[in-house]
Amino acid sequence: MADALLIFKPDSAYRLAARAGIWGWLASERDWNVESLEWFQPPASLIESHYDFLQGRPFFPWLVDFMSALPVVVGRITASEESLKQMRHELGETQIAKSRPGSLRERYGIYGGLNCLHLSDAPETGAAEVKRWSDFVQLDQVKVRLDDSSAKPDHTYHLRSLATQVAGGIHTDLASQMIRELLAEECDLGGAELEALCRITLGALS
Ligand code: DAT
Ligand code: MG
Repeated sequence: MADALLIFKPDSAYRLAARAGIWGWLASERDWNVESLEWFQPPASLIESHYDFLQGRPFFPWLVDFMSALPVVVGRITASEESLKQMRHELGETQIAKSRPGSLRERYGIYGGLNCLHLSDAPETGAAEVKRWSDFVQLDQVKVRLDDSSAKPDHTYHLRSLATQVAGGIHTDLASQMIRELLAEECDLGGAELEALCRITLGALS
């Protein structure tokens, strides 16, 4: 059995309908097991090493901010190599515009690298990621219970349409404001936390 690291990134940790949909898939434990789950806010240095192979890419500063701005849900799963491959297939491609229809990222991801979920891509990377994160998180106990349904609305496709406008420089202010309003409706956040979620969402579009 392989270990893999799993992270509900901020766009799925707080958008409650998206989180419920993804959790419904994960909790089915079809041919994998969820071994641990907990809330944890990663320091920027951990994200920089987790994504060290992307250092120097133009989106790297955004990526570090995105992943360290708020507490996220981090966990460990175990699966056979074959099942992990299948899970990655069901997750879908990295960039939302290229994600396979019906995949989790196509269904819940907003735009670009705002793609909901991290899952180690192979047993070797899984082992390395679990080892690295174990210095910060225990990864041996399910400490959070997530809901598999939510009364909050799911604005994914509306958000994607608005994000495409902002990224294209079309109605930027109006579309950005509407993104803020829709995110607020989807989440249970207020104040500085909501502001952080809006910042990292809009940050993916510039
Ligand atoms: P994955 O998350 O599918 O394993 P990855 O490991 O290549 O993808 O990249 C890690 C994260 O970095 C990815 O989830 C989002 C971000 N990222 C990668 N390539 C990107 C790109 N071209 N534009 C925006 N974000 C990107
Ligand atoms: Mg990866």
